[in-house]
Amino acid sequence: QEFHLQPTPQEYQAGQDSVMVPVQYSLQAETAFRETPAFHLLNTLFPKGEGKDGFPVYVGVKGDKSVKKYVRRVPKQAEGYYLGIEKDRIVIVGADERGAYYGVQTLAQLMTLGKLPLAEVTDYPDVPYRGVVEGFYGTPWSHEARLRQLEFYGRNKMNVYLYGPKDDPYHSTPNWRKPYPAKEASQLKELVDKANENGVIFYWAIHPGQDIKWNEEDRDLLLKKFESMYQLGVRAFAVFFDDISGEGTKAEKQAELLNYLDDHFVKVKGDVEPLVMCPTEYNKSWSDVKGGYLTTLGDKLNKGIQIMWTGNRVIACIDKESMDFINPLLKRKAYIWWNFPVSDYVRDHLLMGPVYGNGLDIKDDMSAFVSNPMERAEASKIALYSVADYAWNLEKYDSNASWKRAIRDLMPNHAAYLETFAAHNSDLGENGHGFRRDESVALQPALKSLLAAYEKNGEMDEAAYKQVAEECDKIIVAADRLLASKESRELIEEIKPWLMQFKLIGEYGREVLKMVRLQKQGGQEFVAVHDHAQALQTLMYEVDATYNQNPYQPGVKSGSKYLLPTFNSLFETSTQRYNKAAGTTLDSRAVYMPYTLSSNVKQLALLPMRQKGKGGNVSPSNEVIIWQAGGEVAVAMDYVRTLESLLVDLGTQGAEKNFRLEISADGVNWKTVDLRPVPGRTLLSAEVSGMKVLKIRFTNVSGSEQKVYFKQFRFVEQ
Ligand code: LOG
Repeated sequence: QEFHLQPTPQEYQAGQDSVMVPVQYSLQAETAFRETPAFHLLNTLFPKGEGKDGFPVYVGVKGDKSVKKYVRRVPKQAEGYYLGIEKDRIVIVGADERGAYYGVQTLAQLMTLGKLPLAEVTDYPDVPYRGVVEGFYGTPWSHEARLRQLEFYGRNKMNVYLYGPKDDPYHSTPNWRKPYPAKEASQLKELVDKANENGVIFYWAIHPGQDIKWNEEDRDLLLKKFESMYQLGVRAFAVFFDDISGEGTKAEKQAELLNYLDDHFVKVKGDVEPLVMCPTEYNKSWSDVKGGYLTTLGDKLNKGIQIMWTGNRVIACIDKESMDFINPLLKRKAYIWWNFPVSDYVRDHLLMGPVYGNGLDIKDDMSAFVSNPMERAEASKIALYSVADYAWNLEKYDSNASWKRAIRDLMPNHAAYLETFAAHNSDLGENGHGFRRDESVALQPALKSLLAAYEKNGEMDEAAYKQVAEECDKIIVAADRLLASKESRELIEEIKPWLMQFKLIGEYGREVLKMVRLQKQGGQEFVAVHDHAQALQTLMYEVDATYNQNPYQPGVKSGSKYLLPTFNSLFETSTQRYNKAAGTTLDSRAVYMPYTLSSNVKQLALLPMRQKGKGGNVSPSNEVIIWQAGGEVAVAMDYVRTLESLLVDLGTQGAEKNFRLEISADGVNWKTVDLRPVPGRTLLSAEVSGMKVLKIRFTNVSGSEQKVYFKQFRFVEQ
């Protein structure tokens, strides 16, 4: 494989000549250099360490005497560096301290080659801040996973990590006011140290908006919390106002608070990074420009305060047009919060496909590009690697090549297997945001033509058949090899249920292909193969019903965009054809969904329905739903059923008084049902036991727009 520096440098020139990889170095630098992360990294690169007969390494930053001769070669951009490898020396000069660190990181990559090529690298990042915002709902990353992440960011030249997991109680309402307990505090301190060693700025974020009071008491409590984080070593702070409702959403008040923090904390301390804030209207689809929220922030917030933005929608790729919309409103370059590969609204899927869709022409339009990842930290690294690559050098970004390199970086000895897995585990499935990714790209044409030919008139596309059959074999081998591998155990542990599911899909595909063949030949063996395929369906159902049982989108989906649907269709068609010819009544159903959702509320319309055991639910939403007057959500059953219970959660006590729940046994006549609060909770329960139902509907009858959460809508049948 061809060697490629990561992230893709601005300029890299290597000649034919090379020198032996030195095992010892002699340091030519100012004394102060020994205090920097760059030095510590450099020191790990040479097995025999420092020694005066070692290979000379001239290293420093612009202005240092030791590297004076080379300053003209250093790019002027912040965090830029020049790296030169000559016959008798290595030269690394940073535009600043982090630039020098990145120069050493590049040297580290070159030193993994058998020989050190004589080369020159002139390099700098396109986007000033690049990195990750741990900002998802769900189980926060473990301490160990975070330590591994920070090291990964350093290697990939990402310079920010924003700590803001929604489910850390000390980050959000109501406990944001309290200091961390001793254990969590000492872990955070350790993270700060690790970040510093890796050239990463550790931003600690607070999410106070749902219950903040705009008074001195809460303001001082917030300042006190910041001070306690400062004591742990934190030197960078963010305030998030996303996904809140009520008083906390006021732009004037938010700006006042941020400016106060800027004036009385950041500026006073002197060693604290610029504040970052996430607005309540953080994407275009939610922003009401005339309402003045964004304009107020743009006008009022101190110039140095950064404002986050997720693009045209909550989940969206970023392009020139989206930047041209937001920047004039904010009166500064937006700080991009990219909601990928976050999967907190599709928790049964893994998002391990290529990173694509962001404009390659927007490097001058944003102040930062940070990615919100999956709850699965290791599995997120495929996407994060490419985010680092993209944000460093937009114009040279090649999505597919970067994806392949990411996979090789993660599991060098199992790259081909991991690639097979990732290729079929990329899409999100149906979801409320309507954000989808391509999947099974290389196999798509074969899957499509195989199915089309067979469904049309029972014909066989032999070439496609062969390709799909080979892929099934590859899938089974990949799953086994990964499950059994000793490499990257943390990753394998995270994705284990999906690997199990993936293997079953490969086996199911194999059997379904046999069914097609046997059906055409009219062989009686069809029945045995059909029954085996059905058994595999049951096993897949069981994996889905056993692992990853979170209350939001429980289960384990793999190959859900093309692979499994194609196999299911082949299963159904071949069984129907066989039944017809042989006069049998084999079960031809591969999937069964008894409930259908419909809604004229924009944010609810795309939410998928789930069926589990004897009942179902609407997949919940994380954010605030803007529910217009008269707007309704309805669930239809495939035939009249009998209810046992029904639960609704709108996230706020008393919100139900603006809504009406109705049930119909025939789809024509409706009966209103009361919702009773479960004491002390926002959960509401309806008395429906024994009621016949064909349709359920839930309507905003208040006559005005309502802002509510949609945390639960679940029913159980008798
Ligand atoms: C949240 C975020 C969540 C993401 C994806 C922002 C600014 N806030 O809808 O915590 O992980 O979307 O579900 C969000 O994106 N709310």
